[in-house]
Amino acid sequence: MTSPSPQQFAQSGSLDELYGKLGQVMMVPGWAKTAPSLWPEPKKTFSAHRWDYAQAKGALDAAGRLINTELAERRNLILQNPATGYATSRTIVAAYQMIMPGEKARSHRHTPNALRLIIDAEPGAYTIVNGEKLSMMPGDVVLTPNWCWHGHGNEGRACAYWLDVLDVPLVQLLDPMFFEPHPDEFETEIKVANNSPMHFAWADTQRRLAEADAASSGGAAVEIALGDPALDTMALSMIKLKPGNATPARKVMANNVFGVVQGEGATTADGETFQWRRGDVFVVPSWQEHTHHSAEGAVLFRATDEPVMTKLGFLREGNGKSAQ
Ligand code: 1HN
Repeated sequence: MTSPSPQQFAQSGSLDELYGKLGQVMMVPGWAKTAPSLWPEPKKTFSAHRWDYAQAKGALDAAGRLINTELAERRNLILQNPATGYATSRTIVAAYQMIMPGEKARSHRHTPNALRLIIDAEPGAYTIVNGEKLSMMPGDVVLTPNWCWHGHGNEGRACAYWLDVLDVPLVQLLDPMFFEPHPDEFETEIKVANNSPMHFAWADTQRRLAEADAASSGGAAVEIALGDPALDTMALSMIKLKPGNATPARKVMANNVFGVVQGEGATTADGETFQWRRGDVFVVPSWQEHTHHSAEGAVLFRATDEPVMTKLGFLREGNGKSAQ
């Protein structure tokens, strides 16, 4: 079928006739669309949700019997948001991962930025980033930015468990996805870095949190940044919740994924409360008003896409009632 000529368009006698012709040339009358393209406030498509570390650990131990690192590039469990069956949040995906003693997970690189928060590990567990072997001990945070080679290994005696956080959904949305396996499978170690900018040691974090706590007067929590920001697309921080006080409610146009480093407590997001304890992960998607509480004190790790929202001019913080 030949598409309508300019004259045929110009001579359309009714809207229905016009719509019929437009349909043939992939044009849609903006005034007659059934689904609006603008809406007054974020739709909040994703749900706040908590994942249980004890369950994940059991599942990873079973996977340790059932699948090895020859077959699985990574032995990990993706934490899918229940509202969408997709990633953890609009821009961020999180996963629990485990590696057994004596195993090595092949090196690869990809454009998505990644980081890990170590939950349980003994000396000998490491991530190798661009040839530098970085130790992975509980509470440590290790970065693998955009296009850095990275693989994992475990020369210790115990299984190592950690949380991976990546901006994969954002990269999928924007399209610049590139991935490549390391040509040698495993990287050659070039040196052992003791204070790499890719590594945030738990001992340093603890000291900084204690200093921030001592310097604070009152308040429910102190928060320190890891990096400035750690990655182009994700900022990282550690939050020390003081015993007994709920944090002021925040409603921010950024996604927050939390990992529980120490202690236990509860978070309320848009009126729904869930309990958490060490190792658990929870997500508070953007624009959900949330507050944390811990009776005896706790430390939370936070990964957020705030740098993306800030760079694009989209970061807003509400007062819990309306946008400012
Ligand atoms: C990935 O490359 C790693 O390198 C972990 O350890 C988790 C989740 C989704 C996509 C890629 C890793 C991942 C991942």
